[in-house]
Formats: sequence, structure tokens, C-alpha cells
Amino acid sequence: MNIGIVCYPTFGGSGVVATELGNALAEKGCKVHFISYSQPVRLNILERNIYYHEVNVHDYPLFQYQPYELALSSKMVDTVINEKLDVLHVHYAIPHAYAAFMAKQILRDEGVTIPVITTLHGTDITLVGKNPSYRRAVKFSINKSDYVTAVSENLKQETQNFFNCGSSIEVIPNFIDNELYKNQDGCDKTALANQGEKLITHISNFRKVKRTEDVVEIFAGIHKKMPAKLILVGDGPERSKVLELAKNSGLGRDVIYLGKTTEVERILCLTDLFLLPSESESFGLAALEAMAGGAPVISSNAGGLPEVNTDGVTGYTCAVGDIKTMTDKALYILQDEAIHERFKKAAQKRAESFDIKAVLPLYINLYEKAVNKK
Ligand code: GMT
Repeated sequence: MNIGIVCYPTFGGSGVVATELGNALAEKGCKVHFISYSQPVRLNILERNIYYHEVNVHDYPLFQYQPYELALSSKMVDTVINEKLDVLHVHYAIPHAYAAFMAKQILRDEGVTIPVITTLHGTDITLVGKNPSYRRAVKFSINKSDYVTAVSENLKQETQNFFNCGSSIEVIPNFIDNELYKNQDGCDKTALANQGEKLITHISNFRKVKRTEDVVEIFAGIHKKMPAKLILVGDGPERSKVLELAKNSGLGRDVIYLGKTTEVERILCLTDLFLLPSESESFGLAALEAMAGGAPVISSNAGGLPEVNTDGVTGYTCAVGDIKTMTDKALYILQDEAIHERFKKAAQKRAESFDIKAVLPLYINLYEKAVNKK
């Protein structure tokens, strides 16, 4: 099968999921054509069956905003025709679902039929999609997609409630390759922590929605009671504010900022506890990755997080902004070795149910359904 995948190429969750999906499909023998404005960060470009088509937007002085959607639709049309694609799978509704609808119309005029699958990831609905500037166009393009998937039951419900969507939405959760987390040679904590210190980790794009200041405050509460270090991974607009807060809270060298790194699996292997106190989170891929690495998770109960992090089993889910409960629960897990071990094992076991081996067939079935209906 020839599959076109449209996604953001950056470190964000939707881009990572789309890229890992494409890599896995290519391994299974599908020809996978990535369409984006830059090469996705996790793309195995040298592997067999992987192709990359860059969207080029030409600067023209008349335009204050360059017409990316137009260039994207044109690139989709070219790729469908030149590469004889069977299906287009777009990740993140804005503007990809809209651009795919346009491409489909252009192709229809040329006598080519292509099914479009849209995968909703979260902020494309919960934050950006609901904005009055985009709302109608987002609803339209979701309804015009041949198939729609959402990464959690919660996101499906939110989409259906808010947009009053006619199209049915299939839930296909985020996934991980558990093998990557099991085969960590030399998971040696001494690189980052002193003897007896606990390592607490947070990974995100440091946007407001992640409530990264809560991360520092929860850590400060843990730090008061036991020797611990906080590892911060990722980058984004809130980063300087968060590091300033850590400095002003007297946490000094016990907060280690690692920035953007591709060594996520190694860091998670060293992690004793993962924090994700987000305001809104459709799924929480970072929490799942942490669990696969054997770290219990203290998260908020926003969005789809309770579908990933089972309260009282793999960690705890608490009300958004309830720093005290999050700190108490973290200490409950960390202060007793036997309890900590129990949570670690349960987290790892739960992560296995989101393994790529279980989730990939759901996408393949959907592609087959879409192509056969064509
Ligand atoms: O806002 C982000 O965290 C990035 C965003 C994205 O689309 O790149 O992440 C969303 O998609 C991920 C993959 O499906 C989900 O695991 C994240 O929960 C979701 N983020 C939010 O809903 C805030």
C-alpha cells in the first residue's frame, strides 16, 4: 500500500506519533510518503520504503502571511498523482485536514479519488480548534474527512460534544515500542544523582498548558522531605520562567535542565517518578513513555490522562493545580521502597497494552477499509 502521511515535523507529540507510525508501516512493507515543511525529527529517512516530500512556500512581499495551506494542498495533489498514493493520513486537524479536503477536491476534478483519514491529537481541538477564528473551518474539515480517529476516548467525546460532529470517530491510542525501553544498557543513575537521591523527571514542550511551574512546586515539596533532583527535558515558551522559579525557590543545582534531547529512553530508565500536571492533555504520550521506562506518574486528571495513568495503580491522577495532593502522593510512592517497586512494575505492565504491536494493526485495518471503499 502507498500511504501519504502529513504531519508537523517538530518534537511535538503529534509529529512523533505520525513519524513512528510511518517508520513502523515502512518496516511492514508499505511505501510511506511523508509530506511536511521540513524532515520530521524521528524519520528513518535512510530506511527502505520511506520517502520525504517537502512543502515549499515561496515568499512574496504582498503577503503578510504566506499561504502554507495552498502549498500543502498542491504538494498533496502532486504526491498522490506522482506516487500513486492509495490513502492520505493527516495528523493534527489544523490546517492539515482542511488542506487535505482541498487536495481531494482538486484530485476529483482530475478523475482521481483518494480517501482522507484525519487523526485528532488534542490541542487541534481543545485549544486551537475551539478558537472562534478556526472553529467553523475545523468542524467542516473534520466532517469532510472520510475517517476520523482520536487518540483517546476523552478527545473523541470532546470533539463530538463541541463540534456536534456528524462523522463517527474511532479511538486509536498513542503507542510506544516497549522494546526500546527494556534494552537500556548501563541504566546508571550516578551520572545524574548522588547515592540515595531520587530522580524526578518532566518532559514537555514547556507551553502554558503543561503547568510547568506546578512541576517545580511539586518538586520543591518532595525536595523538602528527601534528597532528590528534578530533570527537565524539552523546550518552549515557559522555559525561562520555570528555571527562574527553580532558582528563586532555592533548588539550585538540584534542578537539571537538559533541553531537547534524543536520549529520552535513557533518561526515563533512570527516572524514579514522572510529573505531568497539565491543564489539558488529550492522551499524554510523555506519561506513557515514562511508564514504559518503569516510572510511576503523578499527573493531573485532565482529558485523557486517566485513560493512560491508572489512579492508585501506575501513579496518581489529581485535580488540575492541586499541588499539595500531587506532592503528598509523590512522597507516598517514593518514601517506601516496596510501594515504589509495586508502582514501577504496574506502570511498566500498563505501558505494554499500548505497544506498537497492538496499535499498528488498528491503523492498518483502517487503511484497508478506506482503500477498499474507494
Ligand atoms: O501540545 C502538545 O503537547 C503537542 C501536541 C501535538 O499534537 O503535537 O500533543 C498532543 O498530541 C499528543 C500525541 O497524540 C498527545 O499525547 C498529547 O496529549 C497532546 N497534547 C495535549 O493535548 C496538550
